[in-house]
Amino acid sequence: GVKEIEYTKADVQAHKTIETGVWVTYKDGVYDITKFAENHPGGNKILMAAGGAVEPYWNLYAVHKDPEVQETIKEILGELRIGTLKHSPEDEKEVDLDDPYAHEPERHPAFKINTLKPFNAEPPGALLVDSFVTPNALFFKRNHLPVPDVKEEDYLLEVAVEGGKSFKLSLEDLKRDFPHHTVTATMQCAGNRRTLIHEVKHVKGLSWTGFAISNAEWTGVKLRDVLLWAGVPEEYERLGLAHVHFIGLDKDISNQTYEASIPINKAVDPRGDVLLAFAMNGEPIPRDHGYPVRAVVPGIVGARNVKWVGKVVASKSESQGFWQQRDYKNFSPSTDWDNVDFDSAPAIQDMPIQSAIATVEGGLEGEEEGGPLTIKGYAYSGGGRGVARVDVSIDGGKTWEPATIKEGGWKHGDYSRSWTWALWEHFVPEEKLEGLTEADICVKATDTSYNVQPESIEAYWNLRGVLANCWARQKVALRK
Ligand code: MTE
Ligand code: MO
Repeated sequence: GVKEIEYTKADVQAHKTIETGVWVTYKDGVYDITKFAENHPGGNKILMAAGGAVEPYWNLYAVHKDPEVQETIKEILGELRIGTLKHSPEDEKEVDLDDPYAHEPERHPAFKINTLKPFNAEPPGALLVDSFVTPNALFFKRNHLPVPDVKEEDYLLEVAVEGGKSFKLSLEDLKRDFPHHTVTATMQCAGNRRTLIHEVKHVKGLSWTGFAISNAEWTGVKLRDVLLWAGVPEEYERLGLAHVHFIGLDKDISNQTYEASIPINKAVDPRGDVLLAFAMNGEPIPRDHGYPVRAVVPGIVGARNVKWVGKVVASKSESQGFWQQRDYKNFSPSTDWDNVDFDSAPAIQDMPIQSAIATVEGGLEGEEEGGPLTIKGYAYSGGGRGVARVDVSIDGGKTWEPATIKEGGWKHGDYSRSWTWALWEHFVPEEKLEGLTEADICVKATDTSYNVQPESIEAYWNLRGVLANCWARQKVALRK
């Protein structure tokens, strides 16, 4: 046959926009999809793969696995093929044995990376609010340390009761000896939306925009069952027990491990739904998310959902770890590093009511004729409080309308056990935009305790930049 033109990865990477032409790779083929991109049934999301491989994106959408759709894709691609991908030696990563980050797992190319080592990244909002349950590959990733390389055959979970006994369980023991439970729970980092706090006055901490939050279906055993088995009485007060510690297997260079604790009432409550989870969305928990076992503490801040759990301890005292005592606490705007007293504030557990805007379609952006607006986002509250309502304003907060909650949110009957976010959507018809040159979009959510998001961030500035939960705002230019 005819020898195809060979292109390097760099050649493909140079074609990311409609102007340069949009190229993608699939297996060893290089394709020019510029024309097709405009008519893609999934909208302009296909542009996210521009300049790289399509496989990581296809794997996110079940529709691409449908045999009929696959046939169609093959036909379309056949016509768009322009050459083959040439493998160059630069593609092979060299492994630096001294680098503690040399054995990190592979990550999805769509992430907005905050730091590479340790790996901290959030998915694009548009992909995140596409599905109620976040695909594992897109779940936000928050690591303080290198990802440990734990082998199932070496894994032992130590379970200890202060003043009592201590036990070791293999993954097999854990799976065999305790009933399995599945819980859908949203996890959010305390630093989510920290960019807003940076804008007021810079703080230490990662610049999360609004997507350090994700939702998954977790399967594991109830921490309650394991604790009772290990000798924790239902009336744990009798032994003075008040906290449960989770100690991770990830270590810094001084051998300090990541650890945190939760109040024991949450752990022992059969309706607290705290899991020692070994599966995430039906698959073994990926390395980035705590393989082989992580704590899943529904309604509680991400930081207490310890990954790669090596040890669980029922204790009289709170974890003395750095991240429990010297981080993840909130202070007055007047408190700064020269006068902070970390012992004076409680460690964050529940999260307050939160919302964010993920996408705004219409207006002027990308659409010359203006047209109606479609606004999409999420809302979430901690502690099992459901999202009761999401209000949207397009005039800077003067008037409000309730958004449509598409999935999740408050339901009769699950009061105090609402562990997931709500995905919402709001449509603004053209008539409502008449005469306006700009939409000043504001979003505020209300939870089932009728807690509401505060209007602005200024009054909530804090030196660690945590719990940024003011109204979500975005200005959009309309027709001129
Ligand atoms: N557990 C361990 N062992 N090490 C960590 O660095 N990060 C915590 C928590 N559990 C962390 C951890 C923080 S701050 C958050 S927000 C969540 O994990 C993030 O979980 P994810 O990476 O699965 O999204
Ligand atoms: Mo976090």
